Parts: sequence; C-alpha cells; structure tokens
Amino acid sequence: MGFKIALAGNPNCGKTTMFNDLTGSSQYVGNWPGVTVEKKEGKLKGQRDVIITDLPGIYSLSPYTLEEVVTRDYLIKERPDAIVNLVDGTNLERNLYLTTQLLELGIPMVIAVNMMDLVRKNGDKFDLRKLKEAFGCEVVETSALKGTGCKEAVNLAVELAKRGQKAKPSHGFSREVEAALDQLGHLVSGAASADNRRWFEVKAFERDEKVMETLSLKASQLKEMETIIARVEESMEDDAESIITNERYDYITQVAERAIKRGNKGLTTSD
Ligand code: BGO
Repeated sequence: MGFKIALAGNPNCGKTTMFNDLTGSSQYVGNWPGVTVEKKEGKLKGQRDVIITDLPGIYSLSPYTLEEVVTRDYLIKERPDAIVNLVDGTNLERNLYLTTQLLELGIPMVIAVNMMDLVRKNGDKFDLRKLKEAFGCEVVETSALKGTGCKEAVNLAVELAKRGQKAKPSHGFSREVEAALDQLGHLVSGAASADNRRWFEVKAFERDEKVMETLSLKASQLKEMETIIARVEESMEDDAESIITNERYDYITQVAERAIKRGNKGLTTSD
C-alpha cells in the first residue's frame, strides 16, 4: 500500500530543499486545481510507493491567501497519511505558530527542526525531549541543505502513517475557551471527522468564513454559535481570533523557555 506524505511549513523554511533531497529526479510539477500555485509531487528515493507533496509555504491555516487556502484544502479534503512539518530552527518560535494549528488536524505528524547547521553555528541547542512532550509528536533535527536527518524524518512519518498514529499535543487553550470549543462541538459535527473535529471547533470559534460556509448552519444554530463566541469575547475583552492567536503564542513562549538554550550569535539563512 502506498503512502502520501506532505511537507508543510512557513515560506523559506527549507521545504523545497528537503523535497529535492528526498525525491531526486522523480518529480512532477503542475498547478493546484483552478489556481496558479505550483504543485510539486515526487516519489521517495528508494521507496517508490511513498509520494511526497511539497505544500505551498504558509504562516497560518487562515483562509486569507491563495497558498493558505490551497494548503488547508489539501490537508482537510485530501488528508495526507502523515505530515512532515518543517520549522526553521533559526526562527523557532515564529514557525511553531503554524505547528500548533497543524496538530489540530489529527493527522500523524513529525516536526523537522531544519537549518540545524546554522542553529549549531549560532551555538543554540534544543531539548528534543521537551519539544516532543509539548507537541506530542516525534521531533527530528535536519539540515535539508546538507541532506542530514531528512530521510529519518520521512521514515518516521511513514511509520506513523502505517500505524495511523496521530499526535497528542499537551497544548490546551484557557478554561473559558476550551468550554466554548466544547459547546461548539455539535455544531461542527456535520463537516468534521472524529480526527479533525478540534480544528473545526477552533476555526468556528474564530468565525472562519470558509468553515462557516462548509457548515451551512440554520439561522437558529448560527445564533447559538454567536452567543457562545460573544460570551467569551465579552468576558476576555478581545475578539475571538486574537484570543486564539495570543493563547497560541503564550504556549509557544512557555515551550521555548523550557526547550531552547541560546548561544546568541543570531545567524539566519540570510547571513
Ligand atoms: C537560498 N540549512 C541552511 N543553511 N540553509 C537551508 C537549509 C538548511 O538546512 N534548508 C534550506 N536552506 P527553500 P521553502 C539562499 O536559496 O527550500 C536554504 O520556501 C540563496 N538563494 O538553500 O527554498 C535554501 O521551499 C542565497 O536558500 O524553502 C534557501 O520552504 C543566499 O533556505 C532557503 C542564502 O529554502 C529557503 C540562501 C539564492
């Protein structure tokens, strides 16, 4: 049986470099249906039943850019068997914002902390055990430029895909938000599956336009949803989207404090 593995991450985190390393010359490049965003697929070297897809680089799973829509439609509708989420190790906190969202999709996932050659030059160190604990999934250090760790990351992703083993993140939102997500559960159940239900609940809480269209709720249900969301917004004195964004960053800051030891040379890919 073949497996579909998707590479997902921020723009410039090294996805295409890793994709080339993993697939070599067996690549097909086209466009995603209906849009002029490049679609790259290829067979894993030495394991031709594994198809790797290089997804458009994105900062979040919001529906605001073409790349975001293409990537999230693929992740929700086509559901790869596993995701390799590349994060730029020289910019870990910013990259982990997307990670917290990808984990909500309930797809088996491996985090590849890329640019490790630069991270080491900077003298920075990551505590992989703490990162694994925080995100409930495998974490591998890679340098796509040097071709190290890439095969290990994708092999782990294939293993998880075989077992259908999704991540178990320890991240939760505040008690008030969690209670609202719970209450929204039955309103998203028509569109969501058991695996990606949490993603739908969070997106509904954020009043994500495209998710709202998919849910096609009755007027009474829309009213119920609005009451649940507005109650939290009033009590937290902020809008729902910012509440979620801020709580994600708060969690990432806590994880970073525990898991990153800085050397302070500050090199990035542009040096
Ligand atoms: C340029 N280590 C290092 N040091 N660099 C890496 C690594 C790594 O592990 N992985 C990727 N890069 P993409 P997306 C460049 O192109 O794969 C570099 O968007 C340059 N180009 O080589 O394109 C990679 O697909 C001139 O760098 O990312 C590339 O995710 C000067 O990160 C960049 C410096 O990689 C983005 C870098 C003309």
